[in-house]
Amino acid sequence: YVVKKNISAYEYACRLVERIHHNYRTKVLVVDDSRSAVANLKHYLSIQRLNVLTASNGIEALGVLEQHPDIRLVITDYNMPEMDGFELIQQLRSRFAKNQMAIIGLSSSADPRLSAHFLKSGANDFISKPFSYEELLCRVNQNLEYLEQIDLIRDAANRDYLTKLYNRRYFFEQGESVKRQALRQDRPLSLSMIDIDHFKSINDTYGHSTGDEALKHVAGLLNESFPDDLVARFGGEEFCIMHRRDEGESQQQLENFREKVANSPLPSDSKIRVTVSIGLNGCCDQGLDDIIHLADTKLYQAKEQGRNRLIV
Ligand code: GH3
Ligand code: MG
Ligand code: MG
Ligand code: MG
Repeated sequence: YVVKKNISAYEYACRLVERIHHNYRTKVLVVDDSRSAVANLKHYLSIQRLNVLTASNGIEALGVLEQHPDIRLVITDYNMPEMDGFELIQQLRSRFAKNQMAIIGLSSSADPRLSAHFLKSGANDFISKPFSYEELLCRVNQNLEYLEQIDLIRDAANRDYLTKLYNRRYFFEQGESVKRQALRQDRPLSLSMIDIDHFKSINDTYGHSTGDEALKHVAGLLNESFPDDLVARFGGEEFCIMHRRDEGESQQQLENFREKVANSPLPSDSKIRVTVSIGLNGCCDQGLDDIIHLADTKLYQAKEQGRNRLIV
C-alpha cells in the first residue's frame, strides 16, 4: 500500500498486517535468468510472507508449475534463454485463466512496445526495471487482491446464502465432473435426496426465523456427517448428496445422520426437533437428472410410509 498523507500510521499498519495474513502460504513464482534479480525479488516478496518459488527460464518455470499448480502469481522477465517471457505467458494462459493466476511481466528493455506486448500475450500487469520496492508491492498486492475478490464472488455464486451449502446450480455443474471422474477411476457413487419432514409446521408454529435456524442446523449436521461428499441445498428444505461410495456404505452413513437429526434439538430451543426423510440410489451410467429422479421417487415412498426413514 502506498502511504498517503491522510492515512494514519495505525490504519496503514492494520492494512499491512491484513495483507500479510492473506499472503501467508500464497505461492508466487519468480522467473528470471539473472540470479541477482531473482534473489532481489525473492527477498522483497518474502518480507511480505509470500511463499516464493523461482526459475531461471520459461521451461524451468513450466516444470515448477507442474509441481505447484496452485501458484497464484507469476512474475516473469522477458529476455531469457530457452524460452522467453512471452512464450512462457502464452503457454501459461492455455492452462491457467486470468481469473485463476495473475502474471506480471518484467523487463529492463528500453523498448516502449514491450509493456503492450506483455499485456497482449496474457499478462495482467507490467513492471519496468529498475523499479521501487514500493511499486513492486503495490502491483503484487493489487493483483493478488483481484484474484481474492474473484474467489469470493465465485464462492458466493456457488453457495446458498442461508446455509452456506453449495447450491443446485453448482451441484449439477460439479456433479457431472464427479461422475466422469468416478467412471474413469472405476469408483462407486450413490446419490441421496433428503427432505425435512413437516417443515411447514415448524414455520407455522415457531415462525420463519426458527425455520431458517432449523435449515442451518440440518446443514451443519450434513457437513459434519458427509465431509468428503458433494452436499447441496437443492431447494427450500430439500438437500442432495453425491456420495463417493456405494449404496451400502452410504445407507449406513445416512441412517446415522437421520438418527442424529432426530436426536439433536435446535440450539435455541431444546424442545424443537426435526426429522428427515431420505431416498437413496446408486449411480450407474444414467444421466444426473435420471438418478435424481430415482432418488426422489424413493424419498416420496419414505414420506408415504410415515417419514423419518430412509428408502434404498
Ligand atoms: P413434508 O413432510 O411432506 O415434506 O412436508 P413439508 O411441510 O416439509 O413440505 P412442504 O413442501 O409443504 O413445505 C415446505 C416449506 O418449506 C414451505 C416453505 O415455506 C418452507 N421453506 C422453503 N424455503 C424456506 C426457507 O428458506 N426458510 C424457511 N423458514 N422456510 C422455507
Ligand atoms: Mg533476462
Ligand atoms: Mg418437507
Ligand atoms: Mg420438500
